[in-house]
Amino acid sequence: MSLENVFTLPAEYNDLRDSVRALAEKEIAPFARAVDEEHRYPQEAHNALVKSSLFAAHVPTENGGDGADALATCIIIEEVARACGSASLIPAVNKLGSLPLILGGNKEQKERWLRPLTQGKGFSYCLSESEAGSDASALKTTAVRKGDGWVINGSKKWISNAGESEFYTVIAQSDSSLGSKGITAFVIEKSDPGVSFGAPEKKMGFRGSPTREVYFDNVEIGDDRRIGEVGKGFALAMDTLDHTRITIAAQALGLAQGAFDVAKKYSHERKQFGKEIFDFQGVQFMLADMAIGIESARALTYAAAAKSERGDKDLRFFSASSKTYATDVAMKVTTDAVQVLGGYGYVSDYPVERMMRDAKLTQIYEGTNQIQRIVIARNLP
Ligand code: COS
Repeated sequence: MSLENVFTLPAEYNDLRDSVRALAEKEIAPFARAVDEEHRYPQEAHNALVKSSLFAAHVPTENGGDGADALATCIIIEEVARACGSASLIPAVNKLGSLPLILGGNKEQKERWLRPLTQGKGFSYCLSESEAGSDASALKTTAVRKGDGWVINGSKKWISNAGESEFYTVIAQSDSSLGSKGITAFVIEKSDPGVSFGAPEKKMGFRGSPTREVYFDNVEIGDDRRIGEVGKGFALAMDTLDHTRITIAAQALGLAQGAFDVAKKYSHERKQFGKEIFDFQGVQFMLADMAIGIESARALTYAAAAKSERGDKDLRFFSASSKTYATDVAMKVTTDAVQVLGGYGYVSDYPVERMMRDAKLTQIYEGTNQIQRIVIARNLP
């Protein structure tokens, strides 16, 4: 028996982390405060990610992507989030929006939408509605047969990067008498007649990432827009979330790591009572607990990512667990980072208050942590 490679990442993942961190520090972090304060889309990050093939690295190589596996995609999202939460939603949303297509689309459909995705045309995911959040299968958007195609009517709420993205996976009710088995998935394009967007939500955090309603008013599409079988849309939507909730864990991990790095550095710079505040045991204990949380969350998240890639049977348990644990850790770590910085932590001169506001959303979206615990309990090991 050998422990040589046990719990050690292969070198290529560490190399990837180094290169994404360098890019994020140089081309993304300098704009993080401005995109938050100005509530504007992180266009600089968008451009930098497209240029370095990180905009949608998860896309298979045959469709123009990098074929990044689930762990590599997590590391990309984690490192971008360490610099700017809003920017990290770009690769995360692109994976979420396009995964139903990757899992359920045919060859032509993949080529049609995945290649432009890698070139900078974003892909959003439209499941939630105003009355169908946690109870996702209660959605009311309809898909009605017309000739060889479909007519889509309804609206979707809380859609990340809505208006910026070119493509939208839309989960719609194609037969309301069948409940969750009457739901079908489609790809709708921003330019399709009848598609429009609501005003950007005024959010506590992730202010650089637009969240808007998407409206479908008699949107007529061909059957070539249908992803997977009629009636299999809810299972496809849930299967997608089993894979992508891990990317939210990675995002949370990046926010926690970013806040921890700032707090640790500050604790050595800040002097009170004639010494570094790091020298006080009260501060040391906080930093120690933050580090324990981050390393535990990272181990669980990377294990879940490996399971996603392999399609392991216990993916659903690990995916929901990593999302729950890492996002709860991020909330605690970012809050404690603000505490370590005291008054300086509460103002926007330092990034930790922004990271704390961003962390809050990770406990809510892609399924609240209460919903995650339901999924976990239904899939206990
Ligand atoms: N993968 C594949 N199929 C799944 C699935 C999954 N992870 N989870 C459920 N299904 C299937 C079930 O197998 C079931 O089909 P059968 O009747 O053939 O068994 C069907 O979908 C309905 O499942 P279930 O009865 O478990 O649905 P519920 O209404 O109880 O809802 C929860 C399940 C609550 C887990 C689901 O609605 C959910 O995840 N809600 C949160 C949604 C969310 O994350 N929203 C965030 C917006 S996306 S950013």
